[in-house]
Amino acid sequence: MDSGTSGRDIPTSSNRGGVTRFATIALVGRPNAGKSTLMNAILGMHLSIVTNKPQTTRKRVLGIHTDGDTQLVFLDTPGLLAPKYRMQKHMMGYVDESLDAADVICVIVDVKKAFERGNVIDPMWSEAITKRDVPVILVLNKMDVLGVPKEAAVLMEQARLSGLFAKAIAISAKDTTYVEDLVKLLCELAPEGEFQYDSEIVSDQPDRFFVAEFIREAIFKQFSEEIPYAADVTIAEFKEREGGKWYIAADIVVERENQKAILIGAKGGALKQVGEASRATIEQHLGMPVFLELYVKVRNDWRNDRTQLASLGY
Ligand SMILES: Nc1nc2c(ncn2[C@@H]2O[C@H](COP(=O)(O)OP(=O)(O)O)[C@@H](O)[C@H]2O)c(=O)[nH]1
Ligand SMILES: [Mg+2]
Repeated sequence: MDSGTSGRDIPTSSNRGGVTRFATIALVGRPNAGKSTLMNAILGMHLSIVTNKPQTTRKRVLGIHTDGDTQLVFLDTPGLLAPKYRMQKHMMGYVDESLDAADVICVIVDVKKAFERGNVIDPMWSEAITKRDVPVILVLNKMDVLGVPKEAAVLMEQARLSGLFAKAIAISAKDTTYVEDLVKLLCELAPEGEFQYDSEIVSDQPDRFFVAEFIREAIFKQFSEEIPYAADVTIAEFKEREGGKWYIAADIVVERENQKAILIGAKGGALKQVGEASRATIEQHLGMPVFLELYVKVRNDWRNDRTQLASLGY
């Protein structure tokens, strides 16, 4: 599919001598489509948190992929939904900002769900992408769960006929199948431009942001239904210590006393488990041993409270 929407020339290898290329790529789509898994697969590391529950990603997560003369900055975003809480309005605000910043938009679609729906075009994102005058790539994800790969061809054809996409590609973010081809395509679409980040770094977001995210991830994995959505994490103290374990104290904020009781568990067992699981990921990310202290605090209805949300960084 080459019905390019941008009018931008796609460079060939022959005109690349000496120049650098830079592009911001927004990863958008429904909750659970695999946006965060894809970003991690591209970066080759666990940067953006992933769980089997929808709405895990709440803020924009920035990941930098530098390859030779091309730098791609990926913006992983919360899944598109109709907001019910004030928090979700903020989440959709991050999606909008990311789309505004994008040189290329990747729409991530769960291929099986699209096939079952019988339509690859989703009103949740179609309007948002047509408003923006940049190339849009359709990424059919989770090809590994599609029993009959031929089924994807139907969706590819729909995508082509819609005229919405510069290109469509079928991948598995989990197996990393065809992820390299997607990256190659994005490098080709990147306009000429200076790198905006040091080629050694993978994100511009501070360690404490990722530490809070990894604690949230552990909570999402450990608890079912209610708790993960009622909880958020803020870092109270972050001390780097010369020649010793780094000291990190984090507050887990929940909405009600009964949620606090569940999170702490009998004899503090549940909270201890959250600590152990998240410490492993944190230590891996920081490359340092850490001493992690977790406190659970109740802030009534924080998901709807403007001041509370601001203090949690929304
Ligand atoms: N089978 C399969 N599962 C995937 C794939 N990509 C993501 N997932 C799973 O889908 C769920 C949601 O993934 P996540 O990256 O958090 O989705 P996001 O909400 O779009 O960021 C997780 O359980 C992932 O392991 C894939 O290519 N194949
Ligand atoms: Mg996500």
